[in-house]
Amino acid sequence: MDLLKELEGAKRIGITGHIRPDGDCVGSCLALLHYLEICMPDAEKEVFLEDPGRSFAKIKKRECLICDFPEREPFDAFIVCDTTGSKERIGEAIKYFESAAKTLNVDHHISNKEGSAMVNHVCPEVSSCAEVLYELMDESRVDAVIAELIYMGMAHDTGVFRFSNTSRRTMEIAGKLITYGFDFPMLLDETFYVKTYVQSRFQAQVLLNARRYLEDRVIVGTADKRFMDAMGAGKDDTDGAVNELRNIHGIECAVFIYEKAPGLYKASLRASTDNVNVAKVAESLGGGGHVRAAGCDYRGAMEDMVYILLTEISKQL
Ligand SMILES: [Mn+2]
Repeated sequence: MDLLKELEGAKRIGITGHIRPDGDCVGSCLALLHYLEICMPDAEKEVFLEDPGRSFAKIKKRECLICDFPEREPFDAFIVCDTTGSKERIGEAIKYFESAAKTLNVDHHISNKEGSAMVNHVCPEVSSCAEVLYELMDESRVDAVIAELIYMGMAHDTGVFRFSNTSRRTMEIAGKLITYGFDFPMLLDETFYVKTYVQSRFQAQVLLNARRYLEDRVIVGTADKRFMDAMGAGKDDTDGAVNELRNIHGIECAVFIYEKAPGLYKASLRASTDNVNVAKVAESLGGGGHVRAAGCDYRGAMEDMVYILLTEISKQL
């Protein structure tokens, strides 16, 4: 895809990502915004995303995020990053997507292989949407702001260059990006590593309550509304819990489930070996993601969701 060619002539451009935006999603959307500010200064550009929360409060271009999804005239071009154009995944921004004259999709989710926009650029073998985007950019127009945002997206989706989706190319790009001279240790601390007191206590309690299944190769941690209220934890505090579970010795598949609305449960799944494809597990409940990181929702009883997911996982193990 030639990004600028696809956008040629567009006077009003909208950008969005997925609901509950993560570092890759936020970094991609804002990096794209700034790239278009440089390359298409005369076009009007807006980014719509849910509030990404405390850890992203100080990142570059944060002030440009429109988090309340106001009414807008149809966009000439609307770009979806790091997700599909499905209502479940882009949430309220679906109204811009459906009314836009032209839609574009830049992503790296294998479950989005076909793409949902008029023009799709989906590279499932690439670490992050940020990396996919960087490859679409003209390097000579990349500045320190773009470099920082792309770096953040790549770092978050690779667990700071640790997961198996980290390629030689990922490291080459990251190496190039840090030469722009932003404070990457502080960026990683603020957006990735630092947790609030409540979040740390919440995760500790989830670990304490977690149970192992299938010859101790699978672990399930859960948090219902009552438990979250008792801990004073909100949905922001659930971030990272599944990775803590995944880090346990001998665990090949980690599942973390929390109640995001009464009777509505959200599961995050992680695999630490190739024995389990969690994207496939998540798809059994209408979710999706990557082979080693995926998620899905379920309405009903939490025990039923645990049972369904364990059944799917046991088919693979
Ligand atoms: Mn991503």
